[in-house]
Parts: sequence; structure tokens; C-alpha cells
Amino acid sequence: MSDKRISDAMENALNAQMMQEAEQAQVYLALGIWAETHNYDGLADFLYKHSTEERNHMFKFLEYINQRGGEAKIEAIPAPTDKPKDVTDCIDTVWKHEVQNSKAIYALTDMALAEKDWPTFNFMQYFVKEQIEEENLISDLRDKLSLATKEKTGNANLYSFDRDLNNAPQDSEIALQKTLGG
Ligand code: OFO
Repeated sequence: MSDKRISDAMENALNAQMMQEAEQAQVYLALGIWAETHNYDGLADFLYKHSTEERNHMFKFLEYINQRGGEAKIEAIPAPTDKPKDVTDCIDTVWKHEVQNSKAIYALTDMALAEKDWPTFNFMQYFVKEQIEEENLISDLRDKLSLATKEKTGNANLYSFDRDLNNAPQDSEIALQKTLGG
């Protein structure tokens, strides 16, 4: 093991966030199963892919902790408990988890700033940006869903919403590049 370049407190906090990202991945998997078993295949596809993205986030923390001479530690994570009532509730649940995770990311970024741990502060910028993109993505889905369900035209709009999700961008950066014409 190389010389340790992060404090013990930072190592613990980074490990906690690593497991938080793993928990996010499980939450998305469970919501994906809910969607699939309620015949919302587009939504299920979106949630399963997003679960993989959260797992990638977990891995980024794992790699960073080890690179800085710490040790990533895999702990138990609680089983997801969300039981959505319907699609709106499912998307609202995703929103709630993303906002919670943003708070955790900001707290860790604050901690890096307080410790003057500039490498970790720099590392965290990726996640600060990622949370902006994910909040935008989910907020956009909520707006679309609210439009789709506002007109009382039966389930036709809900069907289109679900079908559109098959094409929804997973990596929000792709969406951003499209917006910026990149
Ligand atoms: Fe890990 O990005 Fe969402 O929470």
C-alpha cells in the first residue's frame, strides 16, 4: 500500500459515500423491478441503466480511496424499502433519493474544503457536476410526466411517456452535449 494521502476521517467519509452510491444502485434496481412488473418497460429500462450508472459512481469512489493510499471497505447496505403507488410516485421517489445524495455529496465537498484536501476537493467536482445533471434529468422527467397525466385522456399519454423513456439519455452528459450542440 502506498503512503496514505487522505486523513482517517476523509477515508471514512469517502467510504460512507461509496456505500451510499452502492445503495443508490440497489434503490434503482428495486424501482426498476417495480416498473417492469407493472408493465412499464420503458421506465424499467431507464431505471436499470441508471442503476449501472450509480454502481459506476461507487467504483469511482473505490478507486479514488485506494489511489490515495486508503482502503475501500465494502459494508452491508440496507435493502430498499420504496413501494411506489404509481409512476408519479416512482419518479418522485427517484427525485427524493437524488436530492438526498446531492446533500451527501455537498457535505463531503465541504469537508474536503475544510481539511484543505485539494485532491479530494477536485475529485468531488465530478460528482457536484453529476448531481446537477441528474437533478436536471429527473426534474425534466417529472415535468414531462406531469404534462402527460394532466390531460384526462386515459392512459394513452402515460403509454407514450413510458415509450419515450426507452430513448431517454442515461448519461446526462450526453444530454448536455446535445443541448450545447457538442
Ligand atoms: Fe450517484 O449519482 Fe445519482 O445519486
